Amino acid sequence: MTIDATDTAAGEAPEDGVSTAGGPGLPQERRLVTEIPGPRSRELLERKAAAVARGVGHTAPIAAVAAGGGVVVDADGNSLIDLGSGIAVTGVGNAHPAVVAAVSAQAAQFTHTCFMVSPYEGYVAVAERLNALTPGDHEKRSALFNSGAEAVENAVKIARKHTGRQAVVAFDHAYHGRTSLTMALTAKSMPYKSGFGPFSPEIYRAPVSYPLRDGLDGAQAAARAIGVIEKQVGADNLAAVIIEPVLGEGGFIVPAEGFLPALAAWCAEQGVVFIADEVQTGFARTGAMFACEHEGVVPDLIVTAKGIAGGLPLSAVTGRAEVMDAAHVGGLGGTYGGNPLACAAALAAMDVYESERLSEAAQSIGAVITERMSALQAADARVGEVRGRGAMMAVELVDAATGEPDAALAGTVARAAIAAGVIVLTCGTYGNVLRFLPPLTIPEHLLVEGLDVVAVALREAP
Ligand code: PLZ
Repeated sequence: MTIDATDTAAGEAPEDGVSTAGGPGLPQERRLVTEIPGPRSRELLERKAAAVARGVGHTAPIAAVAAGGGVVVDADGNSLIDLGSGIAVTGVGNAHPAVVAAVSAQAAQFTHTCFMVSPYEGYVAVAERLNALTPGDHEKRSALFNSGAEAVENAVKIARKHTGRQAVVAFDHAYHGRTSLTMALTAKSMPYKSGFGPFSPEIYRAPVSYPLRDGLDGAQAAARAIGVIEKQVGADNLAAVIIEPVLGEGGFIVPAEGFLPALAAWCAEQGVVFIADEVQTGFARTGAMFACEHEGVVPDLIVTAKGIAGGLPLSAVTGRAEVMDAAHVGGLGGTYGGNPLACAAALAAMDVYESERLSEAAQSIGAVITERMSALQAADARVGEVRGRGAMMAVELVDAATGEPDAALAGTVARAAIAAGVIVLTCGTYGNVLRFLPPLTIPEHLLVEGLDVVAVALREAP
C-alpha cells in the first residue's frame, strides 16, 4: 500500500490515552498514528480471543473508543473513516448530541419498567411516529422489540395469526437474522446456518430478481417467483412473503423495476401478508425514508431496526391495524422490547432524520459513490457492477475474464482499506461485494477520501 497516514503527528498514541468524547465534534479526519491494529487494540483483541466466544467475529481489528460524524477513533489514537455505520445503524451519526441528550435525560428518569407491566409514553410515541412515517395512509399499529431478528420473528407470528396459514416464503440471497426462525429465512449457509439446524419448518424459498446475474426484467422475475410459489407452496397455505426491498447481506441487490410491485400485488390478491424487511434499508438510508417508497410499494407489515434509534437496540413491526391486531392480548411482547432509553433515542433520531434532511444527504452520498465507483469500473474490468440506492451502495467484484464472483479480491481490498484507515464491509452470497454504508452525516471530504483509499486498494490488489 502506498497510502500514508495523512496526519501522523508524533507518530504514536498520546501518552495519557485518547479522549473518549465522541460525536460530531471529533476531528473529521483520517489519521493513522500506529499500524492497524496498534498495540492497545492488539491487547484488547488478545483479551477478546481469550474471553469472547470464537463465533463472534469482527471486521476491523481495532479497539473503538469514540466515534462521530464520519470517523471511528481507536484506543491507539487512530481515526478511521467510517464507511459502515456499524452495519447501517448510525445513520444520524454516532453519539449524535440529540440522541445523547435524550438518552441521558431518560436514564436519569427511569431505565426500565417493562412496557407490559407499567406502560410509558416513549413507547407509545415511537409507535405513533412509526405509524405516521411508514408507507401507506391506512390505520396502523406498531409493536416494539430489541433486534431486527426479533422483529422479523414477530412479523411472521402476526402474519400467521392473521391468516390462519403457516407457510412463509423468503428469497434467494435473503438475510433476516440469526435466531432459529430467522436462520431458516436467511439463505446463506456459511457462516449463518451451517451446523445450527434443524431449521424452523414451513419456510420456502423463491428466486429473487438479481439483474446482473439473471438478466430478467422485473415482470419476468416476478412471474418466475410467483410461479415457484404457486407450484411449490400454494397461496392457500401461505401466510406471508418476506423480502428486503434492497437485499442487504446478500449483496446489495436492487431487484429490477417492477419486481416488488408485482409481488406485492399478487400478495394482495391472494390474501398473503406482504412483509418488507427494512431493517437495513430503513430510515433514509436509500435516499427515501423507506426503500419501498422508490416504487410506491405499500407493505402490509414493515420491519425496522438498525437506524431507528441512533445506535440503541430497538426494532419494530408496523402495519395494517387489522393484521397487527390479530394477535391476542398477551401474545406479543418481551421484557425489554421498547426499552425507555431506546425509545428516547428513537424519538430524537427520527427528529434528526427529518430536521437534518438525511434522505437528501443519502442521495448526495449515493451520487458521489456512484460517480467515483463508476470511474473505477470504466478502468478496471474486475468491477462487475456498481449498484445500490442512496447511501446503500456496493461494488460487485468479479474475475475479469469469466465474470465469476471474486470473494478473495473483495476480502483483500477490504483488509487493505482498513489497514489504511477506512472501515469497509463486504457482503454477498458469494462474498465478493464491497458495500458502502457511511453515516448520513459524513462530511463529503471524508467520503471522497475513503473512496479514494478503496480505489487505491483495488488498484494495488493482485
Ligand atoms: N434483516 C435485512 O440486514 C441484520 C447482520 C450482521 P439484527 N443485518 C446485519 C450479522 O452478521 O449478524 C439484519 C438485516 C435485515 C434482519 C437483520 C437482523 O437484525 O438486529 O442483527 O437481529
